[in-house]
Amino acid sequence: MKQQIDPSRFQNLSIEAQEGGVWVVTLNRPTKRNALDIATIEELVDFFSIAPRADVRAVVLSGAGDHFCAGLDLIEHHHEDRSPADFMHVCLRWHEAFNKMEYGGVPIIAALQGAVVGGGLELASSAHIRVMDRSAYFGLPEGQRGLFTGGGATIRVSDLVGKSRMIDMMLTGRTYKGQAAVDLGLAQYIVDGSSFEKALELAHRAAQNLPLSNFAICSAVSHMQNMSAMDAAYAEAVVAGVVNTQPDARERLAAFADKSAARIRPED
Ligand code: 1HE
Repeated sequence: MKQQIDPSRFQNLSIEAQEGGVWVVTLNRPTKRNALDIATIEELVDFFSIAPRADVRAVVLSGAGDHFCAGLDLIEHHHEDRSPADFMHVCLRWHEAFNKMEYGGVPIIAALQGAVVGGGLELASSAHIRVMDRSAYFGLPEGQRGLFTGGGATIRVSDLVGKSRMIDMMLTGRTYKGQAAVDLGLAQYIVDGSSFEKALELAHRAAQNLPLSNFAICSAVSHMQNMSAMDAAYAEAVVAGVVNTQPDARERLAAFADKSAARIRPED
């Protein structure tokens, strides 16, 4: 059942395992501003299909260079001159990758800088936590390019910013950066320094949780959003029944009971 990840198999992604089960997955086409061609999407499907069964405890998702991701590879799309059916299948592969990310149960923290646009924003919104630096900006330039979103923005970006703001971003090319982007929910953290360092710190912190707890946090919440309230409450009880009785948690509960566990205090 356990699977191995061989980093040398990946070309458009650079994959690095760190101690504590934290993996760094970097879009590695900086000269193309990490535009998402089909080969990159296939590598994302590949990595995130295996990760939940390969002792990956948290992932930092980053982009090499000055920009996180410029979205759909427009040059490839132009050259391929795809039929409607071809492009539908391209989009279904994007959904395969991004659904594996959102629902896979492995915490993914995106480290954002520069352009996070179009499909790049769709990719970032499939992560569980987004950390931006001061250079990061978010946009949906599809309208300007004669395109429409195809990688889940109508679901995930509208979930983050609301339907009207998303439509405005697509119609007018409006972009968001800085604190305004955080206030809208496009990112949860903004840092003056390196978004990568902050994302790494968060990933190492999340990796200390029990894997089954993280699995539930990073899959059940998303699944339950798709259910009726009644079904979600039922599913939550079932998931909690499994997670909250896991033998690995006994030690942590015992530490709380004997007062040796850290107490929860507000951060500075
Ligand atoms: C690309 C792409 C790309 C750059 N596909 N090759 N996305 C967009 O509409 C965003 C398009 N990109 C840009 O607006 C800019 O490139 C950036 C703001 C991201 C960066 O600007 P800059 O000045 O640093 O770079 P550049 O000079 O524009 O581009 C450098 C190279 O990257 C150049 O290639 P080169 O071979 O001529 O050096 C560009 O062609 C290449 N490049 N962006 C392909 N996107 C499932 S549907 C999703 C729909 C969408 O995602 S629509 C949004 C598409």
